[in-house]
Amino acid sequence: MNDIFVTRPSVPCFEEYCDEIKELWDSMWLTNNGAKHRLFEKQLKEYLNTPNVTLFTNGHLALENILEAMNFPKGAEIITTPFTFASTTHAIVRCRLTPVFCDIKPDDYTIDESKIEALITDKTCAILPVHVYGNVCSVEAIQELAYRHSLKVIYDAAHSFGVTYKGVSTANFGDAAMFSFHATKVFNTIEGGAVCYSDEALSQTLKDIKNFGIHGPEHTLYSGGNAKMNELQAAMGICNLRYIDEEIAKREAVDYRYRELLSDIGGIKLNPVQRDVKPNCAYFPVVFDGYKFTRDEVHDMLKAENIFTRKYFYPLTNEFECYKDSSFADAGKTPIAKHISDRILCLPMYADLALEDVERICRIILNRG
Ligand code: T4K
Repeated sequence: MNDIFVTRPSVPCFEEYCDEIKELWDSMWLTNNGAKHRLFEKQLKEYLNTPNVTLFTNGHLALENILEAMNFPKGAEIITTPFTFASTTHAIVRCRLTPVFCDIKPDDYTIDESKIEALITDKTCAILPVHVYGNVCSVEAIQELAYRHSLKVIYDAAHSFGVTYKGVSTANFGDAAMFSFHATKVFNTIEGGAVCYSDEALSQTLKDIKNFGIHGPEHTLYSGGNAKMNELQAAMGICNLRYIDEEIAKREAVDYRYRELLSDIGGIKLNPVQRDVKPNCAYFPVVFDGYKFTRDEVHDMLKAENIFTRKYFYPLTNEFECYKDSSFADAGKTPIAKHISDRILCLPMYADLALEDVERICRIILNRG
């Protein structure tokens, strides 16, 4: 039996990608806002139906750069969730801002909007929720809170490419939304990311910050880094965007089969089907709570069969060793996130996962030989 990983990248056929990158060998323009970069940015605006898109070499730097572009005062507080990938919290900390952790909801694992207000202080500058697994946060309630307290909202939308809520892409909620185009995502540019935002004025700032802060040959306005997407990444994006609907449809078939086999089983909780949301089936998270096997036992049973699931997101970011001496790291203050994090397991999910493999995975979980 072949190894089965939690995910596998989707790639275009080899010849199609070679065709797409061929002209780079003529132009010898490989990075720094080249033709592929410009075309891909334009295509993304159309696909996401969003006015402003800036590309980055990965999602993490996209998030760091938008936080930097917002120019919050040093030490300002950002209300966020610990139930996420390391990147979300690290981006805040690396920008010399302070994360303030809010608990999540037990049903969809996104930030609990009813608990945000109590965390707002005179240092709070923004809310940074995560559309975790592609589950859409309570965007209306969060926006209402943000307006009332004059806070910015920056979504970590790394998981939610292709997701819409009431027909609107997650690119369009809050002041900004960051997508990851990492190889492991529904849509990839090998490594890559983007920020979508409402204020057009941010466009030039982001362009400068991701290019060493250089505004022109003789003007450097920020101590920026280098976070530019190159032409080979953009070419991969152009190719993969042609198949995004097909990609999500194939994932839906996998999701459907898992749900047929794992629904209505005591102690097994599946990811919710959210109202008004068109999902992208980015992940297949399962909570084992009171099931005959614990999460760790299921993980190990599958591993023994060379099926490599992942405990996304365990541990919580407020339990990381690197934050153990920080005032903000206390998982006791986010008990629901802690409960879920100790019990959740992401099963293999990708477009080309065979339905027979889904069936085998479920047989192992259900211990039906
Ligand atoms: N915010 C959130 C909420 C995120 O989840 C992420 C990234 C970010 C921000 C930051 O975005 P980026 O800067 O990454 O664009 C993976 C990904 O590396 C990471 O992008 C992703 N989230 C996270 C949830 O998952 P790991 O440490 O689990 O990756 P790794 O290398 O163990 O890969 C997982 C599995 O995928 C492997 O077991 C096999 C398969 N795989 C992986 C790669 C890289 C492949 O089949 N082919 C590949 O090329 O973090």
